[in-house]
Amino acid sequence: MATPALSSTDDIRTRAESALTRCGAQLAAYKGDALTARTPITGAALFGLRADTPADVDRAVEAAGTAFRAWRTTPAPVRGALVKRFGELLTEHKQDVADLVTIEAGKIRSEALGEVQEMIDVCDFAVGLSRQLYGRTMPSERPGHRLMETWHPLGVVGVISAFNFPVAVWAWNTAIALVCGDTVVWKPSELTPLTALACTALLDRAIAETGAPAGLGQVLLGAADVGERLVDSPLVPLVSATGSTRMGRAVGPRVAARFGRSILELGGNNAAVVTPSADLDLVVNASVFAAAGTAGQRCTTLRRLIVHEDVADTVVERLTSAYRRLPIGDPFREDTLVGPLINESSYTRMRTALDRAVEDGGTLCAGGERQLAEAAPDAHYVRPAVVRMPAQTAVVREETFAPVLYVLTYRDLDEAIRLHNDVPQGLSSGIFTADQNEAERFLAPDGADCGIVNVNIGTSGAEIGGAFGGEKETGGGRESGSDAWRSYMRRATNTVNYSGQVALAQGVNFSQ
Ligand code: UN1
Repeated sequence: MATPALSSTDDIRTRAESALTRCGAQLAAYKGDALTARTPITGAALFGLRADTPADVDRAVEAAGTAFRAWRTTPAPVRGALVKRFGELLTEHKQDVADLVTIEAGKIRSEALGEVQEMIDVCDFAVGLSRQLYGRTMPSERPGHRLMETWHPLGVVGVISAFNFPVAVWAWNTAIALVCGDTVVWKPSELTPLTALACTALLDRAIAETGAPAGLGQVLLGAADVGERLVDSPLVPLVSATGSTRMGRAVGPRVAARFGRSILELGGNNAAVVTPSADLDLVVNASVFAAAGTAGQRCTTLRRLIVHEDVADTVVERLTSAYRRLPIGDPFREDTLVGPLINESSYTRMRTALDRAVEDGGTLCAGGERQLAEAAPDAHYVRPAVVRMPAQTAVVREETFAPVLYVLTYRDLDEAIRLHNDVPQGLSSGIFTADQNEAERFLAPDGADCGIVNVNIGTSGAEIGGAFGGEKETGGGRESGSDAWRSYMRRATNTVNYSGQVALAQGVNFSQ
């Protein structure tokens, strides 16, 4: 018998149940009819779940606030021990969590495992960080005085995450927030509740085993009303939100209106420049992963390729033939490289974007067709598309969260950089070149205007060690590595006078 094209919904449901059970999640306690956990693999419903209410948000924030008051005075390296244990549990349950990521987000195996690895990596990073929350000491201008800064825990951090990285982005925030002495209330995407329940169960286990205060990590299932209550809570000094620019526009001003802080990681419209000296094998391989991988549903997905006119025909031809060969289908199958889109509206948005691009004079060189529609009428598989555009028209300047790669051409590098930067978003970028001057020009202050700027690498798949985030409509926040931790703490500047004299700064004399 031939291998079936897709896993059956029953098999997927059973697999989800066993992964949840192994992670220690009590699915029964969450059953209800307010939300539906689905799988994009078949498009079918898996379980009905209850939703939290605004009153539940208040209770969760209060419990996280109580836990915070105990946690903030726990020594940071002891806090690190909790995150260390959590990382171990993620390692032990890597397959289980990856199964749920595949089931709910439709990621292929390698990428689902990669997502869990990203969580484990950030736990490692945070454990090291727990001994390195350094403040500076500055020379005081006054004799017998010491001037220094201390970093203190901030409070309850609200985390709002998106379906496409259902757990890694939460883990970046949570691992760092916990070692910083904060507590976390998480509102995952309503499209990926099961993955959230599994990870929360693992964190709860780490909390219980290390004797950390219960209530450090809370999860809330629900739709926009739940997120809004969290965003508006005066007891949440920091909201870290990942999602669309539209969502960020709603969240940012509301948090700012109450003088809260926000870390916004919003839309990307990431581009790579391909110069005439570029290694074209590298360009094609890197671009196919960056543009078609994760079915084009990463905020770092490559959406525009700005190619020098001398190599444009070759690049398009090679990309087109690679795209035609891409194995699309059940993300559980080892040979699949492109899984499903998350849902029908995602597919509709892709089709609309392609129609608009063609109206603007674009040529659809490959892809765009729906796949497996007979085997899975409720799922939305699609062949990733390459569209050659005569100009950077309105549709190209928008983020369409689907696998559409627009190819534009340029004559000189200034023009390429201009095109590159002429979009509202500013997350990730790349240049493919063997010419060091061109690479440096791209990295320079008047080069790419993004938060992530790569050389000879596509736009997606950043490591956790660097700060992650971008400029303009991407929101300006930074998460994950480097010194992103500072956003999760409050800085106190301390001046200590051990001279026994009053000495005023700036030479002010106030003696009687
Ligand atoms: C996202 O799509 O929201 O750089 C995050 C990457 C991943 C994270 C993406 N490490 O593609």
